[in-house]
Amino acid sequence: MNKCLGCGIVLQNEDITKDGYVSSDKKLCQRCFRLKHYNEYHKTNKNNQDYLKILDTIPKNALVVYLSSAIDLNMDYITKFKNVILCITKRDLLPKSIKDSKIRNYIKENYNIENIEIISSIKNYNLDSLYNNIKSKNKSLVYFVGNTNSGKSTLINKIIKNYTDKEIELTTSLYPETTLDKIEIPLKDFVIVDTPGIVNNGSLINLIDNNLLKKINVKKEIKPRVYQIKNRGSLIIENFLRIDYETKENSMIMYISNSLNITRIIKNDRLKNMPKKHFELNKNQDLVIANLGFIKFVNEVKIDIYTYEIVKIETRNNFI
Ligand SMILES: Nc1nc2c(ncn2[C@@H]2O[C@H](COP(=O)(O)OP(=O)(O)OP(=O)(O)O)[C@@H](O)[C@H]2O)c(=O)[nH]1
Ligand SMILES: [Mg+2]
Repeated sequence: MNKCLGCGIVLQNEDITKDGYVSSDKKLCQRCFRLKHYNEYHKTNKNNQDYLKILDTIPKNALVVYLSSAIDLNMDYITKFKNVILCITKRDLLPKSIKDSKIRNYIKENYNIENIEIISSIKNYNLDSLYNNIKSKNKSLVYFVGNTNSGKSTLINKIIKNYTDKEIELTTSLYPETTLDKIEIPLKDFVIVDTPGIVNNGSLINLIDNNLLKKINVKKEIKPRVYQIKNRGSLIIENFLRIDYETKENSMIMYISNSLNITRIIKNDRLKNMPKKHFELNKNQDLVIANLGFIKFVNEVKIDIYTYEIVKIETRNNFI
């Protein structure tokens, strides 16, 4: 059975509309080829159930490197695994002024996880530390697991480039569901296994078009946008999310992609026809919006968010 070298899907040349299609004896499926060379994205026929099944096949004694983007710190499935290194990815997207030790302590206190690496694959930051950590566990199988887009395949490509003489390049992209099946890569000391990312059911990325997908994707260090707010008011992010606030006096700091337009609105009912969710935040809490980013508040505030029904929004203690 031939598998695509980019995404792991079983290759076939019978149905052009199905995953894994190749026209000749190529090693990359058509979807990966188009994505790689033309940045052209096609949705897959696979779904979250398929991906979760793969996670269930991970042997108990394997090491799991669980990746979570520094922007959303999503670790929904981490408790499934026993031997875990939590790898906070995309460190370069958070402001440099925040110390790693602060991020580490925050995670220890709020998520009760001990073995943490904070890395950036793009900047080659802390990859030696992660690699040595993996090696020190002496496991023959090392699975890379985490949400879609958390940076698994990008990290594996970097590890292969930095520490081996292999020439393998897994497909990576800013779009969700890039890796479609397990990919095993034998190295000298252990086998690395890439897995398809879990798709957060409560995520915007299931609903929006490719243009907006590009915009919500944070590409470089976030420049936080600060709003001094008082009494009642409203803000709108692009055309998909409205925030109504009620507070005495507050600072509201947005950590979302700087490509997204945020506008203050007055006496305007835009987006009020979308489903509403209500939140009451204490002092020093964040509102985390899945796959978008987070909003830090300094003081108490009441919030109504109008957006797509499924978008998962949670509160947490201030991360920064
Ligand atoms: N800024 C920044 N972006 C990164 C980093 N690592 C990965 N990315 C970007 O994040 C996006 C997703 O990367 P992938 O490696 O495809 O993510 P994945 O976890 O393999 O995604 P799936 O295969 O869908 O599960 C790409 O646009 C990468 O360029 C990083 O360290 N810093
Ligand atoms: Mg991948």
